[in-house]
Amino acid sequence: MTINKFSYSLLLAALFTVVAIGCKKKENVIPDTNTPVTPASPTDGYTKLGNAYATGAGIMVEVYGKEAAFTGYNKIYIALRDSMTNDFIESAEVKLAPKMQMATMSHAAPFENPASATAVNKLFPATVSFIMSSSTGTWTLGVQVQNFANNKTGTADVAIEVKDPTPMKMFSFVSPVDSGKYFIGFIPPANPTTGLNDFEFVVYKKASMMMFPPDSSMTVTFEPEMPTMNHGSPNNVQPVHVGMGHYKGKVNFTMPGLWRMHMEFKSGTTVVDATHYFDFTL
Ligand SMILES: [Cu+2]
Repeated sequence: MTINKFSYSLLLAALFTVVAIGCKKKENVIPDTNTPVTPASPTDGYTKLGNAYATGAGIMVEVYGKEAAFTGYNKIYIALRDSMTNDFIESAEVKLAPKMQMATMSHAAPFENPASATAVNKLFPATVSFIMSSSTGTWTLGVQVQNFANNKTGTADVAIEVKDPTPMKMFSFVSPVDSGKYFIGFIPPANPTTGLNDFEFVVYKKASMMMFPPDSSMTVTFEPEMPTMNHGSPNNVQPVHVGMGHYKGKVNFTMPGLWRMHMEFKSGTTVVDATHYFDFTL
């Protein structure tokens, strides 16, 4: 009995070793001790937009994007580092306050704070919709941080250079119905493909110089066109408001090339703007 048990466990051990070696095969390449191993950083592949100390919280705030900052809806990624150890802080409350200083006045911009106080892969995703470029003033992104580790709060003022993109990704108009100024920001499909794609954009309304809340009051329709070929596409799905000023529909890119999405905005039954479009090249 004991011998049986012993050989059984031997067999198990042997089996386990075989499985373990099998699973580890990929990592079992001959180690090259001459090449220093650089650990992958969570900010690899991102563009740094700026950084500043959150004085009082003991935190260096770094702001990243997938590309340089532009006029429009920017997805940003905020890294918080302990200013003593340089370690990433992954649990903190982060609140944004974008501000543009112009010659005679200052104003804010629409933004979306991180959805959670817990970092995603060490970064806090958020968005800022810069409503104009830095050509007429200076943008600062205020990042208020409450560090849960020591319960200290501080604000970093991160200077950010904003450029007008080509093609443009944001337009604005004044509605004749309520005299309100509306900003429309394009959110291009993340993985564009021939055929049906998400067609997404945000709508913000200027409530004051410092307040740009999301708006869901409009009925929006669009029509895609290939301007160089004079045709559109069938089976598009008109956008509907899905929350926080985001509208989502489907656009059918039937072939590669330049597509132009002509937009129409209605307040009630009144067309308030039908002069703008977003371009996207597949
Ligand atoms: Cu401005």
